[in-house]
Amino acid sequence: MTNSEIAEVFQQIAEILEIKGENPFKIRAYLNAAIVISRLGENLSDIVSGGEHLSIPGIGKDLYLKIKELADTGRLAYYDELVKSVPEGLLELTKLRGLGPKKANLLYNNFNIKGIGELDDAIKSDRLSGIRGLGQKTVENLKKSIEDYKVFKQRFLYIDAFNQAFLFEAYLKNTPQKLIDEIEIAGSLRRKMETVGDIDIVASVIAGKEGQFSKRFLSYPEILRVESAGETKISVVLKSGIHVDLRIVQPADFVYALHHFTGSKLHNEELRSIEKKRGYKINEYGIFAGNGNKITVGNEAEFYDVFGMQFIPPELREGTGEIESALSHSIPGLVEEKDLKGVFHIHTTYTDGKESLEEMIEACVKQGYKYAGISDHSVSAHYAKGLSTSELESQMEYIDRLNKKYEGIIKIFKGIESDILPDGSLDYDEKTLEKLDFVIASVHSKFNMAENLMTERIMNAVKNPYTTMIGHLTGRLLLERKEYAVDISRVLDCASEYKTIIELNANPKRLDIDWRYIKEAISKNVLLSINPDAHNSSSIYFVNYGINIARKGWARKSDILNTGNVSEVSNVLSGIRDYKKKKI
Ligand code: DGT
Ligand code: CA
Ligand code: CA
Ligand code: ZN
Repeated sequence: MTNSEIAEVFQQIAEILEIKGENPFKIRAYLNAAIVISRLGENLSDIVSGGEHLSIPGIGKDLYLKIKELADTGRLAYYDELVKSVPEGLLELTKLRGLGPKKANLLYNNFNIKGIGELDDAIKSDRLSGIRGLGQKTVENLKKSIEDYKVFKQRFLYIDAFNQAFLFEAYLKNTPQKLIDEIEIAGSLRRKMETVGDIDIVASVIAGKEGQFSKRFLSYPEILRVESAGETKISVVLKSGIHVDLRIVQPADFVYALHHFTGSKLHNEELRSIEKKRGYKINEYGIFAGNGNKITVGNEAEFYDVFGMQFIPPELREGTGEIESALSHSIPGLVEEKDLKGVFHIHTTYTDGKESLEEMIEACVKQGYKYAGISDHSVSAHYAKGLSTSELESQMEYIDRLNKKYEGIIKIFKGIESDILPDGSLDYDEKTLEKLDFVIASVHSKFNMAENLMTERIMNAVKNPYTTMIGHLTGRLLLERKEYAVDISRVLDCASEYKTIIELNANPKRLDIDWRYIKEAISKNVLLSINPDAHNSSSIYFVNYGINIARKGWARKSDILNTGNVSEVSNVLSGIRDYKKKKI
């Protein structure tokens, strides 16, 4: 951990203590420490974890132990507890310039405002008046802070950042004379995070070509402005608003730099602290043995091998147990794009899709898929021209005819994306549901239910014998709409008990079920299905984003429904229904 990170934690502790109205002396102590630490020349982490004692004014025994805990583990239990003890969103408010703990409390107590989005709404609808300490001027300032915060805090969807990074990288490589030895996109993009803060690029440059390379980089037409341009690091902002950090390294340092700047920070810190105990020092310039000698490796597989570890795919480097597993060589083989044999969750012009059913099937055939599951919207989805019972029946007859036409080429499964009604029931009578091969049950209305009611609602749908899978589990739209309140662990328990599949919605705005729950789903034997939720033929490839997320969740081929062949998948679909019918 860097000094500024430690200082940041102390600063936040002070803010929370102030929100909680705690002893001013205690608050002052943390604030002072934060200032002292951020001005320190040496790296505190190294001093403290080396066991050396500190004699810095303002840092007593208690603070010393907290610094040590941070340095050793990357976390601080006291801080984690504190964060949990204040209402969610209240801390977010204090991130705004000009809004300290006092005003945050004021807003919370008087207007129940928890979070920057809610404050933004309140200001826009002119609800913040008549409160002492919140004059017109203050409100105007808050408005500006919110605007700045939005620009500053902005994250990007993986798909958008990836496309921009890809083009930039291609531009850098495309020079008449070879300038680059190796180049790689690093950071959260390489780890396939669902959203990313910026683009990180690591490049090693051929000796003597450094100047030419920097010039090429800085001439990229998409650059809006240059933030800084040094010999080893250049930071720019693209016209889209995304930041790009370029690290220029020596060819001999490339692997270490790539590993370092791939992160995650948590992964690097865990690796470093474990290996420190075994006498290694790791940083962006190398791996150094106890005697100070640099250990040479040619690629990341060799990098991990130095420590007796299995190669850790970038997607797994999140500090969620991958280092332990790599040490015991128990990281599983992860699912890959080529494992997918078909897709479910396809919309057509029968409802809100943009292309006809047959066009969608043709696109699946082109992809080499052996089956495709059609699931248009159900009757209560008025916004999407949901199908009435008779419309659905006529679609099924049409699919029967197409299945004859496409025999031996692709199998079309008849399905529906049924709304989950507020009481958890589905949209059609049993007679109609019985005729379908599969049903995706999704919440599309009444997102504001209390958590326990929403959880019951979804669990009712899970238990329904006709529900094959639950669509987009939390309804989130990344960077746009928060997930609705639902106890995912309980839903997974229920899905496990009833053998109901959980969708991994591969739309790059959804990527829902979140990868942070996939390991849990797998450990509960819940099968997942990677679905494109395609509304036109060109979005069938969304499944690749789903593969990224499945891998981040440690999913193997066998954890994914649509890696099976036609007969395996048919058996699973009918097996789920039979199992549930017997159970009830
Ligand atoms: P982002 O950009 O917020 O989506 O997430 P990252 O992971 O790309 O973070 P970024 O761009 O700040 O840094 C890229 C990587 O560089 C990060 O994953 C790990 C490494 N790194 C950067 N700063 C530090 C640091 O202070 N300590 C450690 N251990 N690693 C760092
Ligand atoms: Ca980054
Ligand atoms: Ca960065
Ligand atoms: Zn949907």
